[in-house]
Formats: sequence, C-alpha cells, structure tokens
Amino acid sequence: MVKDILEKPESFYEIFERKSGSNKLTTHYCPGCGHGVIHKLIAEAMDEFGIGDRAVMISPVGCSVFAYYYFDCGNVQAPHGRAPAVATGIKRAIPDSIVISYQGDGDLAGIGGNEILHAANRGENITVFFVNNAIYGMTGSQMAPTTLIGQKTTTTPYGRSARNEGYPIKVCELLSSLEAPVYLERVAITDAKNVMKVRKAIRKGLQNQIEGKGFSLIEILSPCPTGWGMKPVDAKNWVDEVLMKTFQLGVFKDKTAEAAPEIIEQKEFTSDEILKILGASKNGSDFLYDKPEVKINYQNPRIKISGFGGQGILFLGQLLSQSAMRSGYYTTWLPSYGPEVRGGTANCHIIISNNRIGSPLGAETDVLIAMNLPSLDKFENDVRKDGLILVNSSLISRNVKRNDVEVLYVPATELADEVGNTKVANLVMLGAYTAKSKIFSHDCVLFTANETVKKKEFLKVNEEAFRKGMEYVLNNKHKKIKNTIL
Ligand SMILES: Cc1ncc(C[n+]2csc(CCOP(=O)(O)OP(=O)(O)O)c2C)c(N)n1
Ligand code: SF4
Repeated sequence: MVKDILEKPESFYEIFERKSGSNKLTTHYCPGCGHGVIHKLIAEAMDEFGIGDRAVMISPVGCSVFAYYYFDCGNVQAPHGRAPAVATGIKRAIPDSIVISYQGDGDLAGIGGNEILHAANRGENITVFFVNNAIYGMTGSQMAPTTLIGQKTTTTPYGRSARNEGYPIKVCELLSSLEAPVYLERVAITDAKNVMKVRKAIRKGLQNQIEGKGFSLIEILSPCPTGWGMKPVDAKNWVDEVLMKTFQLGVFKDKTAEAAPEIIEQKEFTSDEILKILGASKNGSDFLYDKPEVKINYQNPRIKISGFGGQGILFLGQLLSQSAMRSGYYTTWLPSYGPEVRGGTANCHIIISNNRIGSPLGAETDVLIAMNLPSLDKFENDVRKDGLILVNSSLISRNVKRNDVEVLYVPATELADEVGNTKVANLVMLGAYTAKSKIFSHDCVLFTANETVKKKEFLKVNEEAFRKGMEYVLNNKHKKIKNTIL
C-alpha cells in the first residue's frame, strides 16, 4: 500500500549543504529537470521501507553527481560509468546493505555500457535507477547513446544519423535478453499518472533487493529542458509525444514472483585465515606475531610516506602494512600514482589500526615520513598536533617549522650509504619508525622484509639498514640535526 508523504522525506538531509554554510533547501537541478522528482520518489520509498540506515547510494558522474548532498544514507561517488562495479563490491561485502546505483544515460549506456551489462548478467542483487534524458546534460548537451535519430545536440548539430552515430540504445530491451535480471521496466516522468508509475516501479525495484531477489533496473525517461533547449512544459510534452515513441514504456522482464530469495551466509575470517589467503603465513603454516603494547600517542597511526620516485616510498608503505597484518592489526595501503611519478613527489597513505578502517584516507596524518624537501613542504601542515614527523635529514636541510609535533631527524640516505646502498634509505626509516613507535616487533618487520624482497642478495643490506635506523633512534641521536639549518 503506497503511503502519501506530503513533507520532505526523512531520507533527505535537512538542508542541502553543497558548499559549507550554503544551507540550501532546494536542489541544484534546473527547473523542470526530472532528477529532482526522481530523487524525491526514491527518498520517499527509502522512508517507507525504513532502509535509510542501510542504504548506500552510488552517485554517478553527470548532473546527479551531487546525490550525496541530498540522500541521508551511505554515499559513494563512482568514476564515470563504474557505479555497477562499485555497487557490486559494496553489496557483496555487506549483503545486508541496500545498494542503489543511480545513473544517467551517458554514464550507464555510454562509458559504463559494459559495466551494466555484466552486473545485470551476474544478477547482482542491486537496484539500478537509469535516468534516460537522451543527452549529456551536465557537459553541455552532447549526444548520448540514447539520443534519438534526428535529434540535434552539440555534437550532432544536424541531428543524429543512424549511419554516422548508430541507433539509440534501448537498455531495457537489451538487458531483457539476459537470463539473470529479475525486473526491468521503463517508466517516464511526465504527467501525474506516469509519475505514480515511476513511484511504483521504484518501490518494486527496492523491494526486490530487500527480499534478495536479484537485479532490478528501472529506466526512467526524464526531461532535460536545459539540454534540449526547451521550456519545462515543452520538455515534458516532448517526452510524452516524441521520446516515448522510440522508448516505449512497459515491463520488459518481471521474474519477481518466481525469483527465489538469495540466502548469503557471511563468513567471518580469522586473522590466521586472512594471512593464509594473502600468502603471508610462514612456510604455509599459521603465523602471527604478538601485538606489542603501544604508547597511546603512537596507536592507530595514519601514516603518510612521501619522497621522490626511486626512494622506495610505496615499498616502505607495503612493508609497514604487511608487518601490521602479521601483528594482527587492521591496515590499508593507498598508493598515490599520478604526475608525481615523473619526477615530483611520490606518496602513499597507510593506516594501521586496532579497529576496522572505514576509509583508507584520512583528512589528518599522525605520522609523516618525509624523504625529501618537497614532501616536507607539502605535507608538514597535514600532521595533527602531537603527531610525529620523521625527516630524512640527509636530503632535507631545514628544520620542521611546526613546534607542536615530535620530530625525528634521521640522516637516512647517509646511513644507507654506510651499509653500501643508497636505495635502502627507506629501510633505515622503517627501522627508525619501528624503534620509536614500537608498533610491531623488529622480528616481525625483518621477517616481512625477507619474505617480500625477491632478490635474496638484498636481504643482508636491508637488515643492516633497518638496524641502523633503529639504533639511531634508540641511541637518541635523532635530535641532532647534521645539516645546515635554514
Ligand atoms: C572519465 C570521464 N569522462 C568524461 C567525463 C565528462 N562527463 C561528465 S558528465 C558526462 C555526461 C553525463 O551524462 P549523463 O550520464 O547522461 O547524465 P546527465 O548529466 O544527463 O544527468 C561526461 C561525459 C568525466 N567526468 N569523466
Ligand atoms: S542540464 Fe538537464 S539533466 Fe542537468 S540539471 Fe539541467 S535539466 Fe537536469
């Protein structure tokens, strides 16, 4: 039974704070745009099913990218067209979540055409709302895969021609040839009668997921007055009179009645099992080091390691993360690739925690390992108050400017040279950090390094470098700054 809701759905945020302090009560959509209405119908359905606290909305790339400013639920923004892949990952990791993939036609049928095909073919238990406005709204009205033959867009100024650009892709018809999808329907945002059908279809798509029935996709024909260069009323009429001739409304597949609910047993893995899966167990047997007692200031660190390409920055991060795994912590390792690899700074972000980790990236850093000056310049201010900065004082000839953090000046490159290989400055820093934080045992780190390093001739030099770093800190030499202080 459909309930009338005459107020703002609870599944929307109270205010739409797109920019801090903007406090908007309205959406950013153009007048007459279908997205706002569809958002409201989804939010009402979420209220009705009471799924707000377990729903995850995947925002696409396109006009609806800001869904996360409106829906008061879990929100993830996916790269262009990749929402079905992101939805798959979330649903499989958390089967109890209600995952909504919200996508435009450029996003779903263009760049993401392959993604949706395979998610549908796998029968993922997700709900996809496919907003078909036959154009790329956000980027200035370019042709979409669903643009009609003869329709003028900025990239088809003489109208789409089948010969040049092919035919409009009919997603519901296409997916209906697949075995797995449970429910495929095309509806339209036009008059009140059609809006009620959209409402019903949205509810059904969500209900299917709640009952574990499988893949549902609701294609919603939606006006884009701005993209089409029409007044809102004309745009609505154009959906009715023109768009629907190519994209006929109706149910293209409905196996809801016979679809058996999927029962997923979620297995909890023990730390030992995880190590085995990751191939991190010693000689194939279960192997875990004890977690040492760690001073409160060094617990659960979010670590940034930064330097230039060739300094083994990412490898150092891997060693930290793997040592953390072997010591029974939760951990993430997030490398940053980008233009940096061509000579600037390379960096990675590691989290080591006693608790489950929500995101691999935090706004603040507890520990910064700066291997060169640009890294210190760039990340010094991201370190939290009372955090820790390890400075490779061989290459950084200035003091840390902050006076509210702890600093270890370690001449890592020189110490590495002393053991005969400049490249193991990263291992020196690993030794220094291990000695300072005592977050894992040095046996654990050495074992990890030995397991990880493929060329066995490096084992000795790695170990020496690691010990040099440890000794340097344990002997309290790190307070002395060797280089010129600017
Ligand atoms: C990888 C990538 N390619 C291209 C773009 C540019 N881009 C942004 S939105 C968009 C089209 C979105 O159109 P549609 O999915 O139909 O959504 P609408 O804006 O109409 O709601 C494109 C091509 C991008 N952001 N990322
Ligand atoms: S450009 Fe089109 S799809 Fe985007 S907000 Fe405006 S009307 Fe809506």
